[in-house]
Amino acid sequence: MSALSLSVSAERVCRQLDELAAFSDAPAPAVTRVLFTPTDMQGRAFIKRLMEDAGLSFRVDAAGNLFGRWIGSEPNQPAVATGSHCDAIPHSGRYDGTVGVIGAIEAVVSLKAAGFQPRRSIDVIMFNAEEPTRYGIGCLGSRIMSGRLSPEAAGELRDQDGETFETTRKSSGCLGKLPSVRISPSKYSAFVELHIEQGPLLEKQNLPIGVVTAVAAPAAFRVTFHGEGGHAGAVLMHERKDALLPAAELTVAVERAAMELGGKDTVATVGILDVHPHAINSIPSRAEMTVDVRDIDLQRRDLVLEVIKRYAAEVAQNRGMKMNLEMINADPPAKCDVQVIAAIQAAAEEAKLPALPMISRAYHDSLFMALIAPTSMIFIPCRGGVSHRPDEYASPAAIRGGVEVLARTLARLSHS
Ligand code: HGY
Ligand code: MN
Ligand code: MN
Repeated sequence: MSALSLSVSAERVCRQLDELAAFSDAPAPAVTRVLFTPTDMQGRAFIKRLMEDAGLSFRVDAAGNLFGRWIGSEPNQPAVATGSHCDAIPHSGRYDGTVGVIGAIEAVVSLKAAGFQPRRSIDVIMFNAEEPTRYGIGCLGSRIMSGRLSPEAAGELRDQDGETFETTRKSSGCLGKLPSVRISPSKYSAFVELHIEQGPLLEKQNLPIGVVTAVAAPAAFRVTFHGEGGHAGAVLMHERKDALLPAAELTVAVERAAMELGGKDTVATVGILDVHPHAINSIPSRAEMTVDVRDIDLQRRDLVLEVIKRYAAEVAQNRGMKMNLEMINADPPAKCDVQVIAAIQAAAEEAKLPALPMISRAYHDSLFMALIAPTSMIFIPCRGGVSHRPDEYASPAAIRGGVEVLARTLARLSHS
């Protein structure tokens, strides 16, 4: 395929990223955009408009995944898909996920402007609820699409107010039945996701492109310790059953297990800790926490996971307290497809941008798309490797390079 002469407008992409970031429940530069909230609905309408302005035929599925299709000259062939997410965890940044949706639309616009015509159709996808904020589980849209989560289990997921996903999706205009969201493995010939690295490697090595060879295996669970509570002044220390204390012991044990039993790629985090009744002069009667454990090596991840779960039971028993533990997810790692990796490397070469093969420690919708299509990812550097923070930043040059490599990759894959 002779090298296409593409002109990618980083200026347009950055402007659109800023417009999208304005749909937020946190003051700028922070972004908060949680599934099916009014700001999320504004964001979804914005992406729909961008897809339609780019001449893509738009649809939304019963789970709320958005699709913009560029119909190829052989529409009956399996299509090529690309995309990412636009939801944002509380007080995070404006580039996580959004670069892979708005950048994919820009890739299509630049290919069209270059007179390119795809043989296979190209789908740009905005996956629903990649972040676990509302329903506690990440990649909700791509889990249902890939069959990793059944429509029944998905529909029954409840948010903090007890509202089910089934109710919320319908009241947000996502009609149809959840089983229709499932995508068969023959539908897509390849999937590529453009995403900020959310790590420091590319910037440290002053490289513009990463090609993802594997995505780490995420697991998460919720632990609740039940104590007795009581008056902070009246109850003597040896008479207490303070629910926060086993939670505190477990939090330190989570770090210890990852550092002592894991390897370089083992990470474990307590991201949520809620104490009830949350009063300065009341002994905690209940402590609820989440534990997130990941590793590129599945056996090692499961070893660390089991040690932490055993310790949770131990600390509760030692203090004579009840403990509930509820698994949220425990997913295998994704190995990326060699052909798709090769297409990205060839595209990077065509764009004269050096590319570094690397793993992804963060999870992405690619983790689930890899179950139903040959998959890989294109990473671009983000300042200081920072993400999930308001100061998350990707430069226009980095974005331009990523979009160009994505466009050239899509051109290759849609003619493969
Ligand atoms: O948590 C993750 O890895 C992703 O950013 N949701
Ligand atoms: Mn994220
Ligand atoms: Mn992301």
